[in-house]
Amino acid sequence: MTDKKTDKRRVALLTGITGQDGSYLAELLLSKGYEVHGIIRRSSSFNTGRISHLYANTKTHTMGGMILHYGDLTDSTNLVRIVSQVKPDEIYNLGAQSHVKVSFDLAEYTANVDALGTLRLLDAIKTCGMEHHVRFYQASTSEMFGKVQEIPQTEKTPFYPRSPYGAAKVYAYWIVVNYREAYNMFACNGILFNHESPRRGETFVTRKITRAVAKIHLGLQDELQLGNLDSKRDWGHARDYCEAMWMVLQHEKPEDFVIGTGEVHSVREFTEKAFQHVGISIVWEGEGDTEVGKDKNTGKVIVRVNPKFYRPTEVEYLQGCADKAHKLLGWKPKISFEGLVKEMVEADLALMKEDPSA
Ligand code: NDP
Ligand code: GDR
Repeated sequence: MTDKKTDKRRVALLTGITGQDGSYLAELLLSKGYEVHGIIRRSSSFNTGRISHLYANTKTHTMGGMILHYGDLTDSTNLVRIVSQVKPDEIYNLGAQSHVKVSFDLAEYTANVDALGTLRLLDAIKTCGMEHHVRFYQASTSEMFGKVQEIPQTEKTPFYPRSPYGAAKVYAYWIVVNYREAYNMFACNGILFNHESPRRGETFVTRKITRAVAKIHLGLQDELQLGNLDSKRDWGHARDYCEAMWMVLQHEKPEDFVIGTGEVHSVREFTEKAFQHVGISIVWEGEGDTEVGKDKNTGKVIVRVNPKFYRPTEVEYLQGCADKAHKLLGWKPKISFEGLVKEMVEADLALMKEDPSA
């Protein structure tokens, strides 16, 4: 993709490129002809598994259209250096400590990365004098709605975060709005509801379920332990949602958008659907902490509630209203809930067959 005015190849900079969304977004931007730069953290083992297929030479990790830089959202100097070197047209701030349950244990760190990290990146743009050139996307979240004040949730619904993660993301949301208003920056929030894929982190509930379904089906695991079975989410596919991120930055004006499917399912339903794909019907018995799910055919317990996975404060119900994105961006999700569950179960079956210890 080239700039209409200068005819130069467009340059995008992504934080969180090694995460689920970063990998889909990098693919999308490369397919559109962007030069894609990503910030990766130093790690003692490879953390580039989700993007290794995007190297020019996957065997030697040789970079091509995708260029990686070591960095961290907690390090301002480094962010200034990268922004000044890369001179991006678009920045997508996807980097975060993104696990809600973990944010209760790592509350200060989560605030440092998710809240102050966003401020650091916005300030780096200003320090480099690029505030009137760069378009900035912030990965905001439905977790900001938390204890929901209305159903469904729109761009106008008041926030009521229920975790250190949600509270940190509320700060990030408002600092983006403030920089847009104070410095006339093209800075936008995409308020995305849960989105999943075969690349979803292994400890988020959908992936935890599809991995366990594959392992139980193949005889590699006996049971799946879950927390709150009755929390409800508006689950979409990460590929669809990354397209929305790009669309937000191509819009004529910097605005905030809710992105969701409008369809709601419980953790219990997700579990039932996933097991159905391997021919297992679940019957539930008991209540609360002692509830179990049994294989209807064999009577064996294959799902068990474990209070260890409860959160100190829970978000019970989320349902996004993406009317504004439908109308102004022409965005619509393409992958259904059924399609998402099927794709995730099939991918995990293939993975576990190839590598049972995965
Ligand atoms: P992931 O957890 O899969 O990826 C998070 C990314 O952030 C990883 O690349 C991670 O690097 C990086 N990261 C973590 N800490 C830092 C740090 N200190 N400095 C720089 N980078 C860091 O998240 P998703 O891809 O699912 O989500 C992307 C973004 O969207 C996140 O901000 C998340 O909060 C937000 N979001 C996600 C939704 C979802 O349903 N997936 C919904 C709404 C918002 P590493 O690989 O090294 O760990
Ligand atoms: P969430 O996703 O907290 O919505 O945040 P997660 O998949 O972790 O939880 C969804 C719901 O499932 C319930 N649950 C469990 N969750 C996990 N992780 N493990 C379990 O065993 C389990 N059992 C039940 C949870 O209590 C919760 O109600 C995700 C992240 O990607 C955020 O970064 C993002 O902002 C939001 O989605 C939108």
